[in-house]
Amino acid sequence: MTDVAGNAATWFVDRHPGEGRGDKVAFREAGGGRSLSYQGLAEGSGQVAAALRRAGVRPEERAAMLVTDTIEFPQIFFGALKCGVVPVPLNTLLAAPVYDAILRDCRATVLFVSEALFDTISSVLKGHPTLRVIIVNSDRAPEGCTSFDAFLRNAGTLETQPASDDEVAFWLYSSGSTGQPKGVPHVHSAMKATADTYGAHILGLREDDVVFSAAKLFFAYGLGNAMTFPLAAGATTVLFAGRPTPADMLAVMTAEQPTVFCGVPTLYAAMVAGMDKAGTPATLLRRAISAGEALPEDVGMRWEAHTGVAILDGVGSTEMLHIFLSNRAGDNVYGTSGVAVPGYDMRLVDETGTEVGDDEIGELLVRGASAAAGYWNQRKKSRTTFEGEWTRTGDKYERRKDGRYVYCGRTDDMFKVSGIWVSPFEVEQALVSHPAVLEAAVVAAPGEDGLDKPKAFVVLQDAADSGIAEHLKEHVKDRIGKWKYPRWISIVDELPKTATGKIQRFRLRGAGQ
Ligand code: 3SK
Repeated sequence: MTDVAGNAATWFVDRHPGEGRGDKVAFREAGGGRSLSYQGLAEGSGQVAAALRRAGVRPEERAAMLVTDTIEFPQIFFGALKCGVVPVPLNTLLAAPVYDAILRDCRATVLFVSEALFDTISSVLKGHPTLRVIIVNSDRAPEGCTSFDAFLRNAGTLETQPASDDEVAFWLYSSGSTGQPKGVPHVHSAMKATADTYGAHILGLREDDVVFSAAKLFFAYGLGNAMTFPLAAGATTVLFAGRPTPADMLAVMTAEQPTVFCGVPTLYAAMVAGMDKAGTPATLLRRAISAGEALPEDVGMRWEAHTGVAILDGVGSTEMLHIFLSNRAGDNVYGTSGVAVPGYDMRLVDETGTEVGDDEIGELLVRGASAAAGYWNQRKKSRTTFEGEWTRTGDKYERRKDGRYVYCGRTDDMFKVSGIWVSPFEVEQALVSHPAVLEAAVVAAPGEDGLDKPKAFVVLQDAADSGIAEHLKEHVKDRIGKWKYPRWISIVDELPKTATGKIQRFRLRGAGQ
């Protein structure tokens, strides 16, 4: 049925003032920046909707959002939803040619862009084939663009328009670990589905929570953590527009006192290293979550020793919109991804599609109400990823007898040594458990016999001593067995990663020793 209740803006935004939350702060910018009340969000998004309508933007047209984590983000996102325009949040760390490809792929007619990001994208805007309206969040808009304030001025407000649960509400671009980003359309009901599953059962947000997500709003993980879940609970979100450096994250934790923190493994590892040196800040933290990559056991334990709060590691995807497999409070086992989030089902299958048993490795498939239906304009890739109700994750997992899932690697990252599967993640965990190691990535490389062996790229906590590589090899042998140890170890300054923090192992394959 198509009605106002089907529009996600009704539940996430419009209901709050009537429930007595009008004056409550929904979003506040870290460092004494601006704040936006629930009433302000309802009004601001209504104004954005009216201004889009006035500008002649029609329902189902795409509005690209190259917007940092500021109070404009939720107003634009829900403003678009309110008038049936489809917001497409973009990763803020890409380069101009990728923005060009995405804007052409989604055929955006509108672009909202933060002032700080305008220069990165400006070269692709001139003569763009579909863009008609460019709104820059700055006092003085560049030529051919409108400032955000001028765009909204005297626009009035637009009531939230009816929508069907099954209607596309917004798109995200999946960065994947390789290749060009793919457009992933999501329906209105998908946001509520993630709030009712992971948000309610694992995160368990309360109205008095203050949430801080280092993962940005353009990323499915950040969009749930810092926007839809707190709005579903009537809580408050702290927004941080800059790059999430470990030092800044610890400073925000001290200054803003969030009760819930959402990070990714590499950031947790660096924050733990920071706390080892500078001490643990006093916080009101009651929950910490991680996703994006499997969390090394050692990082979780060291974080918990510092803060007294467990990190609940989970796995999600842009295609499923948020986390579907997770540890939970009071039942957290580091080194595993936990069990299915209520509302989701899992299958592990081999190359022939046959289900594998406990303690065997297979590809993880997931089923749940938040799944996308396909990729935009990518029929072949859609058909191999979305199989009816099931979505292929591209991740290899092993289900233990106790029902917990253990991550083994991306399907294309796994390799065999002497005929036995090696999980790069297991070797990486063993390396990271050494106090000298900050991060590690492991890939297959051919030995003199032409057969694959593990090869490691390691970032150290501090300057290396000369015998460190041999020492680390022995450490891995002791932890996980003799045939899995890396035959070569390269000490590097950093690992190649996607903008969302996933290690790009494919870029290390074939890299020099
Ligand atoms: O990578 C993940 O684990 C993830 C989690 C939540 C939402 C989106 C993603 C990609």
